[in-house]
Amino acid sequence: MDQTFSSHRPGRRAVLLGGAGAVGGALLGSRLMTGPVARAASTGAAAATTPGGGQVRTVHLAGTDGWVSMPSGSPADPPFFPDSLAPSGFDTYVFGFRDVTGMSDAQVAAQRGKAQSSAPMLVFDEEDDITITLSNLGLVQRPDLFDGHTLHWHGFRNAIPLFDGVPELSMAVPIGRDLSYFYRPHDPGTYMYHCHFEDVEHVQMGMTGMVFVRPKQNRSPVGNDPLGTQYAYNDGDGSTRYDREFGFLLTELWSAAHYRDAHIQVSDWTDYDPSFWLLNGRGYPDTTAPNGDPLVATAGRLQYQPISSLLTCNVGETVLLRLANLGFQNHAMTMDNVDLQVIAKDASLLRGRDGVSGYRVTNTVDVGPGESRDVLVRPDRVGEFLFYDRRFSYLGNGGGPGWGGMMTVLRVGPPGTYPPQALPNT
Ligand SMILES: [Cu+2]
Repeated sequence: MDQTFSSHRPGRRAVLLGGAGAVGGALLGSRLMTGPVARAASTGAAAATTPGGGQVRTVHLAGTDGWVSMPSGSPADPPFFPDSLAPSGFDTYVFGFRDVTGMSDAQVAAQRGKAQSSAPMLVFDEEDDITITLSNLGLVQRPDLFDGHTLHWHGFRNAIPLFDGVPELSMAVPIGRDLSYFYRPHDPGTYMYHCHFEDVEHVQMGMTGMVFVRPKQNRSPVGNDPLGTQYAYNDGDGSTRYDREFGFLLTELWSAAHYRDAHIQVSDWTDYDPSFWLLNGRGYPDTTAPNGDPLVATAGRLQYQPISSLLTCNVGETVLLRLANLGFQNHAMTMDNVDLQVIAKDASLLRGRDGVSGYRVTNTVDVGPGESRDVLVRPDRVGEFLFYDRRFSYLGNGGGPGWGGMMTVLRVGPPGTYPPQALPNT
């Protein structure tokens, strides 16, 4: 195993030789700060500057299988849910990615069977040089399957098909091998990524995550804005300025399909009939639980669903909601008593041809499968506001009673309640 995973990684070796202190320090710092969410946000951050003014970043992801947990009290749906093969504390079989950046070969190999759902949230800056190595660790529960995995940045312009992750047009990563993908993003915005191997199956099984590209306007703020001001896009006028950002990956989970993958059966995808509706891999009320860390066993039943969807801000602040849908259904997100200003669709700023803003204020944001939206909210009073899919049937867990599904809470405190945000979803 060790030899296998060291065989195709000149990039990582070069980085270790050239800047071991910087990379190690950044990794340690971000782990201490955040645990889980966007370890990649500062991974390799101290490396050299690229010609476009970005930075050289290296990320290492692993693809494998594992087990997650739907909200407590979800009714049984035998034999599909809970899965009889699930380890104690878990109930649902998944495929997924893990962030293994900076791990030794032995540590990477030890992540086999410990998939995370949803996938690590990746955060980069415009003009970064990004190398992401994907290792395929295989499937513990299905040794008979020899599926590859790939990395596909959905909606993202790529120089060549090789790094687009569509196996029919390029290549996939076989079990026991690595492939390094290279990206240099020129277009800021909210994107999503997923495995494209047997993609209906691997996407439904959980190989889905979010990737953001922050604009270069952050490096030269507009007007009198100080350095450190954050914008969603290169707007030229500061209209996409925000104080805090939160990513929401919208997906559904069909228990029967997950059961069949664990029990060596196949699904007819035209029967798609989801049981759970999820934000960042969790159903309400788990959505409001704090961030976890896949490496910390005391995180309990949400250990492998580490990304919190709890929204927090101080009154008077602007909050950026990055929404991406990698489910197979449409979702219409609404927030009680707070206006939603849609500023971008599918990583494109909503500007009219005359240069006048095409931003749209609404109370409902529709997000179709494979689509993304960027939304600004500016709550004007202290309180708690629900953020949820307005379709009633998507607000339950497995058909059980009470609220569940695709719902979370925005908590707005008086000025100074919450310290400045270090990373998304914190
Ligand atoms: Cu896959």
